[in-house]
Amino acid sequence: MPLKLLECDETIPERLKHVYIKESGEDLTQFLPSSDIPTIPGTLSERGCSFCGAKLVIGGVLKDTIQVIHGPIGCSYNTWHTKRYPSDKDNFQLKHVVSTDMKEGNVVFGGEKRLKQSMLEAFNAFPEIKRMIVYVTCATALIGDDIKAVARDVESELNNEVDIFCVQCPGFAGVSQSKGHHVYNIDWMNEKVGTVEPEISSPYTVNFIGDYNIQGDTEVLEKYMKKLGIQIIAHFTGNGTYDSNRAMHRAQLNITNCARSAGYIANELQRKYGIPRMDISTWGFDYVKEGLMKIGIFFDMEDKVEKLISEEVEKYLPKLEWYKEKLKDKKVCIWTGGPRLWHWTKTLEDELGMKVVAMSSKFGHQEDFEKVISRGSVGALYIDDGNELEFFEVIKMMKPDVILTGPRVGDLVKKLHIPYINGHGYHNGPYMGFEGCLNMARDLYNAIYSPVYRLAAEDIREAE
Ligand code: CFM
Repeated sequence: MPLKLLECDETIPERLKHVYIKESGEDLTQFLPSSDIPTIPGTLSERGCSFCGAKLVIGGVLKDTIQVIHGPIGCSYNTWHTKRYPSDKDNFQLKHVVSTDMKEGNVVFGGEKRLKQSMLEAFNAFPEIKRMIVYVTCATALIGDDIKAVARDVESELNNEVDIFCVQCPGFAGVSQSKGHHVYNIDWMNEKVGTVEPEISSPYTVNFIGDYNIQGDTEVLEKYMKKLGIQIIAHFTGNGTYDSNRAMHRAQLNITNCARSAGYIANELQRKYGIPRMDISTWGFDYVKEGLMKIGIFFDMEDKVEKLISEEVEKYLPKLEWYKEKLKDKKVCIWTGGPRLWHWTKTLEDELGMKVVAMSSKFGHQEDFEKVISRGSVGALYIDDGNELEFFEVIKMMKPDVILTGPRVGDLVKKLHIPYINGHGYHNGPYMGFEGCLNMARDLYNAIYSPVYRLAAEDIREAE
């Protein structure tokens, strides 16, 4: 029986269903950790809110769109500062966010007037920007503010020169941020896709779905597509524009990277427009090669792809070998949202020689656990919706050399003098593509070998 009750969970035995250790010969149809269900009372969940899933992960990445958050001021700050997705539009999306700053009086008497005023002010403040996304939050959903009606009103007041998308996904919707991905995908599909016609400049066209240009990831993929002569109609949503996302219906192929946050729109585009969905992984040499080759086969351009791969591999593989030597047998944990577990586990093991000893997912669904457990090694531990005490216990059990996780848990493990790498926003990315794999290896090497964590554990006065 591969489920495991950790010692710290003695008083919440329901956590048993959420912790799994892979045993040899396990049949995933018999056991999987429970996931995508409500957090158990008594555990301090790390999960995010659904509004954040829509805003921070997907909508907020668009580079030419004003983001209006209709709610208390904290909803803006807490969905803004941690994610690093640059753009070639002077990073407009990283610099500005608009909040309606709802106060008690607005909650009592309604916030629609305030919202309308904020939206008009925002368009006025950024006259060159004609696109906007408005998000409802817990407070404004509960009082029933009709953000769609306000948006139509603002559009007509501005002579329909602007276009506004409304995201109606308050923080309490669903069991985690995953619901926010879903709502954004489906509503965008239903309301915006098909409303703009793109300029087609190549016989080969794709959408890149579910890559968010974390520290330049998208630029690496764009470089490959450019070399192959493939036009990217839309990035959903890394370095993407609002209007390119309205034109997604014209691509011949949907290349899906983050299947968790954006598989929904890929499925809808397939259903409604017949565009095939192709899932690829873009971290690690083997996956990138495989992904590019799948694209090459689809467009009947295998020769071109082979040439691209051999050029890139020649450039970066020798350097990777050096890191592989240093990273061999180092133990690593991956504690992120969900998909990065299955994107990364084999790459870290097969290509960098590391041992992935524990993985934790905040909001992965059953399919994410199927993927990661089938790719992971025997003896690795998997947690759904992990909490701090569990993390500390896992650290004691597994003694990792480095942990890929977010800044919050990262700060906790730093106190134990264990290095962490930002598995969400990266340390020094991009991490996608061949060059990205090298960056990731370098960051892991630097983290493990830097003396700073050891020194931080010492009383340096002794050395004086
Ligand atoms: Fe997809 Fe993402 Fe992830 Fe994700 Fe996220 Fe993220 Fe993540 Mo942080 S979209 S599911 S909601 S790959 S923000 S860029 S790193 S938890 S594993």
